[in-house]
Amino acid sequence: MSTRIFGSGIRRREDPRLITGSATYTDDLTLPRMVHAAMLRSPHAHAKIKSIDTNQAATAPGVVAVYTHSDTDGKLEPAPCAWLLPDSNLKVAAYHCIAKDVVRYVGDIVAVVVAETRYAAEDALESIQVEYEPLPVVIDPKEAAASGAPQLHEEIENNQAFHWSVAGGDTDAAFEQAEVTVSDRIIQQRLIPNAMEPRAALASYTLATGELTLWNTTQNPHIVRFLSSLVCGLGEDKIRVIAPEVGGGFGSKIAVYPADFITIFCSMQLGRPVKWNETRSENYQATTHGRDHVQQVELAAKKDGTLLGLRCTVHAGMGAYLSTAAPGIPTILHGLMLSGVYTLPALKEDVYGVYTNGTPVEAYRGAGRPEATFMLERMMDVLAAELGMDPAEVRKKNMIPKFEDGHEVVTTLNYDSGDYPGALDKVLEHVDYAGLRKKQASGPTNGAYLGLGLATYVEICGLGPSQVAGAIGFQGGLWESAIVRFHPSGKVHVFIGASPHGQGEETTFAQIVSSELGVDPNDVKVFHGDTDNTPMGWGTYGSRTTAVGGAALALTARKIRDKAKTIAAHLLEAAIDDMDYEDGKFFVKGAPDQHKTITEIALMANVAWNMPEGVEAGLEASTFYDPPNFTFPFGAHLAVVEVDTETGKVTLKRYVALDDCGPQINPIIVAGQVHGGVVQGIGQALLEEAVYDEGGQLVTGSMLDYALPRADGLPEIEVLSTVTPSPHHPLGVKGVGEAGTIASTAAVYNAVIDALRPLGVTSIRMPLTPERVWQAIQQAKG
Ligand code: MCN
Repeated sequence: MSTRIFGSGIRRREDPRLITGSATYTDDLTLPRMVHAAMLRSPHAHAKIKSIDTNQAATAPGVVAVYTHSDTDGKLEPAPCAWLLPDSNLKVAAYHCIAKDVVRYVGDIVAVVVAETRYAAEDALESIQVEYEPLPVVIDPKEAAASGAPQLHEEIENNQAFHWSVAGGDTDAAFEQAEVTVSDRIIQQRLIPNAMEPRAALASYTLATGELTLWNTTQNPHIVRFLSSLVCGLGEDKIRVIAPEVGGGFGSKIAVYPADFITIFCSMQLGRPVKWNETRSENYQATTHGRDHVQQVELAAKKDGTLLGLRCTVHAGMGAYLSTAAPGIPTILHGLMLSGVYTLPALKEDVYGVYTNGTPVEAYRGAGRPEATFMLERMMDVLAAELGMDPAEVRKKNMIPKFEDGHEVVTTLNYDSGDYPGALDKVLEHVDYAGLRKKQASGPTNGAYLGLGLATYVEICGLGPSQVAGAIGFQGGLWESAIVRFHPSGKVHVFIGASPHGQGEETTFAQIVSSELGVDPNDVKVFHGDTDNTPMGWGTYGSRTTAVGGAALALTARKIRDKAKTIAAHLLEAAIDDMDYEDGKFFVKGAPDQHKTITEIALMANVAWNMPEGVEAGLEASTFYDPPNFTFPFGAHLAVVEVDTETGKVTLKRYVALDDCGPQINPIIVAGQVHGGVVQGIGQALLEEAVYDEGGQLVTGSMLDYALPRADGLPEIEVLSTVTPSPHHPLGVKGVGEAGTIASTAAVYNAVIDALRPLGVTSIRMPLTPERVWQAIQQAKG
């Protein structure tokens, strides 16, 4: 087998089962004696619970049990927040799995009904009588932080969950010396992640053994096991968590949710398997949302466009409670990336995490980096406009020059490698940027204005060294592990702790093993998502599975290669130092005919009839890989739009995405990831917004009201790449799972404003719906 399998666009082995409907999701599973849970959720965004009467529901046909907070009290700990941001005065409000006394968002769980059928459970919800006393509501994070705002948690003043800041260089001096300053107020609207599969859990507790199996739609089954043991009071050794097929997550399946713990609780009480599967409406109400920033940002520069400093304040809406990883998203993953691809001498950011009466906010694809990139890339365009410079020129002027092995930026991060000017140049050349500008200068055609939007970016992924995790308050490690096991016939099983859920590592990890060991990728099977048959892993998020788990796998394969070489030398009666290796064959140097294949060695290692002295039987190895640094993918995106000034409609004419994730294991998978990411970023720019009314009701509570991007509104995405290996990764690879999302919102937004600048439009609140664009044009006209 040729080593060229690394880098070849073989088809995803995951796809046949997905596209033929033969994959098994949590909701497909049925167990003997299984019952169904349905959650009663608060219809109020903020209210006192005065009384709950469950009597009628408890005697309804088919109902097995009804539980409220009084039943779970003392038996279920509150849902934990696992990113305890240091030096931020973090205040974690108790997130009771079933609300105690007060509900704080529409969707907060008030009771659970367990019944023989799902219909019976859902029907019985209606007969639970809850008397509420509505309380004042606040949704906007900036308003929630103001004095006099409704208070969510008695003990938490001004709804402030935390105040985190980052500073580097002398920002005050930068603004004093500035020849030009520009500023903007940016709303990063709340978004709703839309995984194809809503959330689900099936808990099966055996009273006789005290053992629990939980099937759960999650991005990180090992974390679910860990947290379930803490919340439900079960030994980790007694819990098996299985993530069967998971229909996407985009960050929303990182958190471990109250409903998961409640499902476990019900099964423990009843000694029967209990299944819970949310509806799409519940998904919109209660599965975590993303973004929700109010950003005030200022940029200081010289007249020639040289950047001097950036200053900003962000109010980040956290929703009613802090979700599992929430505090790290608008801080570590956002503020530390604020200098982007530029040489920025000074920076200061204050982030206020604020409790509001909305659904808890968590990671959503990009998690903090799109919000940072937007801020910076928007300001680069505003600065260019102020100075009468071209947006490409002002970017190039400030870009960090190409580097191959480390570059420290003002936030103290050490970027691993990058060629930002190279990426931008390639995009500009690809689209004939000068030609497009010329066309734009010739004026609108039939009321349609042409706009070009650039966004360059670098992002932090491959999270990350565990020591850093500890320092930044992440309550877990960030290493990954892999086991590679050869069977006697030369077939290979790979067991990994990370848990991909659509990204395609069953294919790319087989490609890694194939390339390292010369076996056919079809002979390599990748196991993940079951805590009983995979080693510990910290999960799939932060585009880390390949950067960290892939590294663990490559190093494991190399251990196997070393052992196999020893065995080959023994069998060929040669010295180890005289052995060479190529494409799965070990041979005596200069005599390629005298060789043993990896398959032959796998057989010998397994039967162990003739092993070298002191070498154990078996051909298997494992590695725990803790990376020395993050990886920093980067790129340059360009959107070309046409804005119809009569209707306000934005048409994306072209979208070019250049993303550098180092050497690509599988270019087709990388392109697929970029496509998905770009489309989600476009969705934020043009269509998507979670809208609450004044009472905290989610107005965009269904797919009829929440506008998602669709294929018919998108141009063909032109995917380009450059290859800048990470110096610290065994394969040089960086992550790509979020790359497409990081720059795309800013690129599209910048393009629309660029189109409308001749009309005097300088800012429009996202999403840029035809109505908002039209209104902005009318306002500019005066
Ligand atoms: N890859 C590659 N060459 C590289 C880098 C990556 O071939 N140089 C491949 C990988 O091996 C993998 C894919 O690209 O098949 C993405 O890998 P990676 O960048 O390691 O990202 P993760 O697997 O850690 O995925 C997480 C990332 C995140 S954070 C979100 S959110 C997201 C995303 O992936 N959610 C997704 N992509 C998604 N794709 C699908 N289908 N569904 C989701 O929920």
